[in-house]
Parts: sequence; C-alpha cells; structure tokens
Amino acid sequence: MNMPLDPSVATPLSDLVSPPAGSPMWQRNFLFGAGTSSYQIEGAAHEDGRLESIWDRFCNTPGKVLRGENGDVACDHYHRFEEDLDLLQRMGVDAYRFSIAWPRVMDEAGRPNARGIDFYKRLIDGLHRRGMKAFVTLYHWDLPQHLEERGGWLSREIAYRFADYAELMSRELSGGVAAWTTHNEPWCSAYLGYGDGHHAPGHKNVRWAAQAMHHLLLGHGLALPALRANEPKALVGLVANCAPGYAATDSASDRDAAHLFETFQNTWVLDPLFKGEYPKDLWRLWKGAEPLVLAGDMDKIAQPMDYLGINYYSRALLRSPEADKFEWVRDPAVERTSMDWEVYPQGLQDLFEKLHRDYPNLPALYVTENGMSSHDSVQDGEVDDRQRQAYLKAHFAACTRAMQNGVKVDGYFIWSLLDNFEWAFGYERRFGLVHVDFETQKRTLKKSALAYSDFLGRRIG
Ligand code: IFM
Repeated sequence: MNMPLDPSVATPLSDLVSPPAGSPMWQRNFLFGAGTSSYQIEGAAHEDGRLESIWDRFCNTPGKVLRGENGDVACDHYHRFEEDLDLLQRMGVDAYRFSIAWPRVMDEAGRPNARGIDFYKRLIDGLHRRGMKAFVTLYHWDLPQHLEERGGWLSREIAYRFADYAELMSRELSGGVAAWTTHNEPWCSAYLGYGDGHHAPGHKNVRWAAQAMHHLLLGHGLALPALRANEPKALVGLVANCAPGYAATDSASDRDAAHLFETFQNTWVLDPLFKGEYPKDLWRLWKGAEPLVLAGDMDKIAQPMDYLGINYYSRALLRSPEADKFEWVRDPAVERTSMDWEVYPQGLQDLFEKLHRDYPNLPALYVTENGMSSHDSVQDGEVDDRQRQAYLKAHFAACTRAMQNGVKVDGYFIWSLLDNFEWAFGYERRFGLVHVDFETQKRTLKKSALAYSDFLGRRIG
C-alpha cells in the first residue's frame, strides 16, 4: 500500500528522483526517457489489419497468464497515444522508447500493412512535434502467430523474415528514428519462450532455447545492414537483460555457480555479439545443447553496434547444489519489490564495470530499462510511490559511480511510462511512472513521475 501523504515529513520533490550532485547525469547531453512495448500497452488487438501474435495465442491458453488476462485492450494506447505523448512531454523527457508490433505492419505474405505502419508514423510525428526523440525496438516478443506456425525462432528462415521486417520499417520510418533496437531481451525470447515455457510460445526444451537464441541473434546480424542503409543517422543496437551473479559463500563451488549464472544470463547473449562465439561453459549447464551454427553466422552476429542497451532490475545470489549447476539463494535481509525482486542498486555499478572490463570493444551503454513494480493506488488524486522514488534515486547513484569509474553511459530510460500488461503476471504488477486505472483508462502521474519531471527541468549545460 502507498503511505499517506504527510507534508510535515515530506522530502522536497526536487530531491526525490535525481542523481547525486556533480553526477554527469545532470548534463543535458545525457539522455533521459521512459519506455513501453507494443503488446503491453497498445490494445486494439483486432484493428486495422493487425494479425494474431504469439502473445494473443498464449494469453488465450488457460493457465498461462494470471487471471487469464490479455493485451486486447491493455492501456488502449493505440487510441490514446496523443494523450500519452502529452504525459511524456509534461514530464520533460528527451526520448521515448517503444516497440513496433510486427503483426500490425505486415500481412501473412510479408506485404506492408499501410494502416498499421501509419500508426507508428503518427506516433513518431507526435513525438517530434513535442521535441522528443524516438528509440524504436523492432522485436519486443510479439511474433506473428503464423510465423510461429512455420517454426518460430526454431526455424532459420525466420531470421531472414526478421531482416525483411527491419528493412521495411527502417524504409518506412526513415528520417524519424534516433535509435533502432533489433531485439529487446533475446534471453527472454529464447529461454522463457523456448526453454522454460513461462512466456509465449511456451515451449520447454533448453536445446530449443539455444537454437532459438542463435536465430534471434542471426536475425539481428542480418537486419543491421538494412537499418544502417535506410537510416544512416540513427544509432543501431540491441537490448539485453543482464544481472550480476554473486556467490553466496566464498567456496570455489559457489563462485563457479555465480559464474555459471552469469554465463546463462549475460554472456550467452553478449559473447556472440562482442566476441563472435558462444561461451563454452554454457554447455556445462546444458550438455549437448549446442545450436547448429553455419559458416559465417558468427561474423554476421558480431558486427559492430553503436550502443548496447542494458535492462537492469536486480542481482542474483547463488550457490552450487552440485557440479555444473547453480541455485538461487534468498537473502531475507534485502528489500524486495512486488515482483519479489531484490532492490540491489550496487549491482548496476558492478555489472557495468564488469562489462567494461570484459569487452574491450563495448560500445556506449544505455540503461534501456530500470524501474520497479509496486502496489500503487490513487488516494485523494495522488499516488505517493515512495519505494519507486527511492529505488530510482539509488540506481541513478549507482550509474553515476560506474560513469565516474570510466564506463561510458549515454542515457537512461525508466521502465515504464505506464502501468501495463506485465506478461504472465497480467495487470497486477504496476511498473508505471503513470498510474493507469484499467476500468476507466484514467492516467494519474505518480509522485515519482512528478519528481523525475522536476529533476529533468533542473538539468544544466
Ligand atoms: O515488463 C518487462 C519488459 O517487457 C521487459 N523487461 C522487463 C520488464 C519488467 O518485467
């Protein structure tokens, strides 16, 4: 529950969500924004020629999503996007990170769907009219269902279809996009979608997860030349969800468990991109699960990128139950969010400094997602989300420390602009800076949004 507002003990708004004094994050050339994704907010699932996605199918399969909820309406952003852009402008962000719904913009034969494409043109125009930049993700998990029926990410063919989709959208939106992201969190698409079945399309086979990951990354590599050719001024990159792993004790076996966790969570995605190879220790975890890799694939995957987006939420604490395995350990002393995720800002600094050490060719980093879910509700017209305010402030400080220790970070996007459809958890988990009443679609800026806005208005340079 939110704490009641008590003006006598309130910290000034200006101090609630801001980096420490002297942080390079105060400079105006450090970019701030907020993010969303298509399936989580758009709704309009059956309008203007949008095809079925794997998430529509998954949500309509009993037992997959809490309370059987789905994205049919979500935040109704498809119809209310002007109002949502006004909220972003009111907050004073520099950029908005959103994704395109692939099933909205192409028909089953791969031909463009002008009505769907037009929505994203209007969205980008609306951003530009309000002085904001567009950070556009091509794939945030809503694969057209007809492509899943042809093998989904298990089929090599799909990597080529993804490149066609990237070519189409970068041609159609040419001149309007500041940064392209090929994939958001390929770890989730591969592991949660194909390995443990927690996400659509719901398969449970780690060998399949490894092959799906390879095709996701190959699709990324195949898409890069088209993105660069059609939109030469835009940045091009990929977004990974990473977490540092810490050993529960100093024993060699627990330290190995932490290493194996990071192999599974981080380097499975990052080594192919920055070293052109899969981390060999992954096959200690999943014996015999190596994907089929054809000659030339790794060179395509490891082409240089302009930036790497990192989505950071929490850390993992690990022990070794037996050789070549890891197991999560619960630390009862650490604060948690309503996702039951630990609040662990130091992990952001540790992660960034490790990436900086491990990959000499690391491009500029962006925090492309950071934020938390809480049980927010509107009281007397206000949402005083104190845990979120403190969470953001502490993570801004951790990012500052990493930058002061030499890590190049160019921007920071808070997840999320709006309370939205949190995948298998439905609408119960509220990540928004803006509270959404899903009965009425009324938006209310939470106090974290007001404080973020106050900070953004006081930047220098
Ligand atoms: O809501 C998701 C988002 O779609 C991807 N990154 C993590 C967020 C919180 O779980």
